[in-house]
Amino acid sequence: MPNTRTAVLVKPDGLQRGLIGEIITRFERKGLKLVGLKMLDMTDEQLSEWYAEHKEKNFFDDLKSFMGSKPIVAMVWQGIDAVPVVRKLVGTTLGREAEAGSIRGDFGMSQQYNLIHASANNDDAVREVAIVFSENELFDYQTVMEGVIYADYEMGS
Ligand code: FUP
Repeated sequence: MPNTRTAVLVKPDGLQRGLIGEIITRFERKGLKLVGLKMLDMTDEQLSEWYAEHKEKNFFDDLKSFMGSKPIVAMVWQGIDAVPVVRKLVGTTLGREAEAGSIRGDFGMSQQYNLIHASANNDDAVREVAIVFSENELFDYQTVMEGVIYADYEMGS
């Protein structure tokens, strides 16, 4: 089974609203492993690369300006099928329609101020992690919990 990494950004609104601890707790409780973490002001260049698929959209400049307006917290989470697992915990894009129990569903009302970004697929995850993190900022380690989070056969042993 693929043990994958996925990129998460807690957006300016998430940091402003004091949701960093809540968000980290949800991923930790689920059984995901934190392998990268930093606070930063995203540059216009990083944001253009990050949102390249939305380059032609009318909200592109507005989105970049919001995302660059205040610090964000970037994280990399690892686990089996981490990309779809994190997307599910994050919920659908529009906060006021997102499923109750998801991060956006429990804390958000907006489309743009939707608190958090999570990679949509494995290719995006690899690309997005590299925009913010260098290899020596990512950690490869075991936790004692892994033996009770996954069965041996799931971990490939
Ligand atoms: P998601 O994958 O759920 O983060 O959402 P999308 O890739 O569809 O959109 C990327 C970001 O653009 C979303 F976080 C919200 C933002 N957005 C706007 O700001 N305005 C719009 O009209 C549509 C999306």
